[in-house]
Amino acid sequence: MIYGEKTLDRPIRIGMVGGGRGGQIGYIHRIASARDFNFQLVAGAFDVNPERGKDFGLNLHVKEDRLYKDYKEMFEKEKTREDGIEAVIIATPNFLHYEIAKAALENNLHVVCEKPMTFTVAEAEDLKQLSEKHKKIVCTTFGYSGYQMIEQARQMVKNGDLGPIRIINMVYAHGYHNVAVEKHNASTKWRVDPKMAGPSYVLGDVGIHAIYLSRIICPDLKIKKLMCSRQSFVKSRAPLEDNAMTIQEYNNGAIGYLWSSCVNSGSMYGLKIRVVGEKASLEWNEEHPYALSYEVQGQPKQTMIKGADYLYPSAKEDDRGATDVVEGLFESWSNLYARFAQAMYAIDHGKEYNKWYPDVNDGLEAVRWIENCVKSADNGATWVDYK
Ligand code: INS
Repeated sequence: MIYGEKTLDRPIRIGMVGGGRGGQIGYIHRIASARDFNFQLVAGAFDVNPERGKDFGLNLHVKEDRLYKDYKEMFEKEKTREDGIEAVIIATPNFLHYEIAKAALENNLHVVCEKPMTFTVAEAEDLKQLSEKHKKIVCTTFGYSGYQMIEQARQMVKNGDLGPIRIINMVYAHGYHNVAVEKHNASTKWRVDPKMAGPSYVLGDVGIHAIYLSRIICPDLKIKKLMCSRQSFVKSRAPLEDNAMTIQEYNNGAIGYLWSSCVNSGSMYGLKIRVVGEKASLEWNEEHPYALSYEVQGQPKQTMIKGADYLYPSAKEDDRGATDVVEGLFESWSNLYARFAQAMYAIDHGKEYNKWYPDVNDGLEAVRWIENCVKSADNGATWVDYK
């Protein structure tokens, strides 16, 4: 149970790049990081337009002399201060993730980076090496993974409650971009431009959230080969896809299916995962994130809810209220940010941190998955050995 008391001596000083006015994701980063006194936002380069970025930063109560024109100036000036930033949040379009994360690590800063972490596996491997060299961590915001019922699902699979896993059925298919909304929506415009988004759109924008959940829930399953077919239903988005179907085979003989889409007309919430074992199945749906369905063959369906006594102990650690208090995405992100803070603190103080969180390896593996999907799709949707 979390009561909101501090867990560190003091909040970690953090700066933010991107995430300014009009951005989709900056607000949840700021709110989740500030929870439970884990981080204090003290500096920023919030916008490609420095004037607008400064104005925005002042409205967040960031001091004027710590509002910078870009990340380069921020890293340069902050390192000369005794109270300089110790970590940075990267909430920019994808094409800037790698160069900013690299510069941050080279300036001995911890990193919280939006997904996908980089365009290529080679860049992601480079960040991993830099992170090891500088002893600074890279966290990736797979923000749906901090829900308590995801941890419950992980424990149930680990404890054999489902029996051997056979099938993982995943969907992240929303309908908000069923037509060319990018014509008037800046935060969609860059997502469909390969120069800014990278080699994929929906695979990297939404599909990898489901892939990460499957990694957390079924950590022993490793992809052996996959096949992906991708489409651009809004023609102007080609070569980037607005819809994709992936089938993947795992080392233990299990099979996974993922539908990634932004053209699933009428769908308001897109993310679901169903894990099917020999005895029973689990299903989690973003629309009711505090609940987890447990269906044992031959028995009535059960719905487990967060905070309940019957959950595994680790699934109750992040509860923030009474059992009947609904928690949502901001709590999920806060739980992750709390782990990021503790992991940063641990490494800076030569201690071990054992709880899982989306780290540089997870960022790297997500980029590897995208790369394999794109390779398969561009090869005419053929099976590729997973590399
Ligand atoms: C989606 C959703 C995801 C985010 C994607 C966005 O609409 O909000 O959480 O990662 O970038 O396109």
